[in-house]
Amino acid sequence: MNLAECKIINLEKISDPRGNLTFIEGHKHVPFDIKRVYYVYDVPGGSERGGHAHKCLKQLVIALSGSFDIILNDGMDKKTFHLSRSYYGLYICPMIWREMNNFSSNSVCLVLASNEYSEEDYYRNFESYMQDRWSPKNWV
Ligand code: T46
Repeated sequence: MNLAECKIINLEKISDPRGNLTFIEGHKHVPFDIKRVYYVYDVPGGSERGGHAHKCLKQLVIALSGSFDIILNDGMDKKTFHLSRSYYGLYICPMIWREMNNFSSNSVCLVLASNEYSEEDYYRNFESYMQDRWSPKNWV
């Protein structure tokens, strides 16, 4: 549950004269069963999204079109990923605070998630996140 676990996953790209195809299978290309897919689009220039962490949710984030930045923070380290290719996914493990900004026009952010939507799974307050993140019961 720390930043070192979050990494870019290089997805396969099958190219032929008709174009490119990339596919993702749960537990093969991502380290979880895919239970939900959602996408963020039509993001106005200058908008920021994220600003939360998940207690249990695992995710793979892909810039299906355009580009944006994701800043990951586990309270100790911070890392910025610039996503701009639809064959790269950023794996985010649980208990990582994330911010998203720098969306290009027409960007589409696709997210594969390990669970259904639950507001209970969110920390939307950084101080509460930090308190639980670094409490001895979560030292791993
Ligand atoms: C994340 C980043 C990358 C739903 O009703 N169902 C859903 O599956 C989702 C994802 C959201 N919602 C509702 C909850 C809020 O009322 O849609 C609203 C916007 O959600 P949120 O503010 O969480 O959106 P983002 O873009 O800040 O964050 C989302 C995901 O929530 C989050 O898991 O990591 O994308």
